[in-house]
Amino acid sequence: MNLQDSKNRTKLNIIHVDMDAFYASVEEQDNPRLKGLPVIVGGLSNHGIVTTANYEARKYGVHSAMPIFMAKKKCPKGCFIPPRMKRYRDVSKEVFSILYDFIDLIEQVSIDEAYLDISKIAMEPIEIVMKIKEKVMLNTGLTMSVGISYNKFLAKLASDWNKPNGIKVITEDMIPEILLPLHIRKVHGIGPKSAKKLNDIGIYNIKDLLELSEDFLIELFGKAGMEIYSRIRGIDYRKINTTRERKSLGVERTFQEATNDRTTLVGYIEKFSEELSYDLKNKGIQGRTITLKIKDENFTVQTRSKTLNEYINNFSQIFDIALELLDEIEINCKIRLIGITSSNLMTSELEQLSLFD
Ligand code: TTP
Ligand code: MG
Repeated sequence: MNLQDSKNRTKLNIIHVDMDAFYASVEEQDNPRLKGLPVIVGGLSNHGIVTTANYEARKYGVHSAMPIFMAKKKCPKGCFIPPRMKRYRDVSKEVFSILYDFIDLIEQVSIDEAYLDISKIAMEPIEIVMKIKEKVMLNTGLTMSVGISYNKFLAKLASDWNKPNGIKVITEDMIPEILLPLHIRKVHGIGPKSAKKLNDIGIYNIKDLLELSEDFLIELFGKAGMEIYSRIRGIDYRKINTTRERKSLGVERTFQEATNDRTTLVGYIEKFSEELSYDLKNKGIQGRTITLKIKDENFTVQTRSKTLNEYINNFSQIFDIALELLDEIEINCKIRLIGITSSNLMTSELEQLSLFD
């Protein structure tokens, strides 16, 4: 599907990703016996509340923030699991590091949710999304739902459209039809209290809401009224606020066959240095530290680093340093993995700034 050629005039450069039943899916992944069963993650005691439930448990009417005792009534055969926050945070980091492999402009909204700005990427949005979903599935076994559109509001609406494991594209020509029938609670900024205010005057869906003037909405909700007026017309100018800077960029691979042949290892290091240099240049970044990591067939990991006074991203310097680092490592058995990473990064834009300073 070539979206750029389709009727829409506005570029589809905003993606919203949201992991499906995140904590519960991590539990299922870590314990395959849970597969297919209703899984409810939440406080151990009956006084606790449900943090999340997988889609199987949701069929019984169990949902986030429901008291555990009620969830037990609704779904007596459910598997109730206490939360393991550290594990979820680790998996979240893994997922985000996959996202950063594809895109630099990321706004992390929560542990399992992010907006991506793909306007600088020369690939069809759907192609990027398929690649991300595939890699996340391969590395973590988890599914995510993805919305593609031309602003944040519509991208988030889209990611929620076909949950779980969904992909939904909202193009400009789908507006206003797609918005008209939606319940007002789908509009970011309309919480339960605002919804009640609107219900009281007979407003239930966006079609009703579109009848109200901007002035009236401002009177009702203050400044937020202006935003609501725009959102329901498909307008949202919020930028992606990148919440994290990339800390390192690297190339790492496990070999099909472990080896301790120096020529073969040097061959790999040459290839990886080339790839790393290409990635750094592509992203306009340079690094001051090069790290070589090797893992042997006993899974022992050794790393060596070198930090320079200057920032580099060219192949020959990276390759030379990586070879120096290889010589510092004592190799006693066959190697199964090599990684080369550049850290202490600086973007070329910053470099230009410092030149002007
Ligand atoms: P959500 O993305 O809202 O929910 P979810 O990923 O479990 O399910 P889905 O997106 O498929 O609808 O939240 C992400 C995680 O955040 C969720 O797994 C558990 C946690 N969470 C809470 O701790 N408290 C809450 O009230 C909610 C809603 C989620
Ligand atoms: Mg989620």
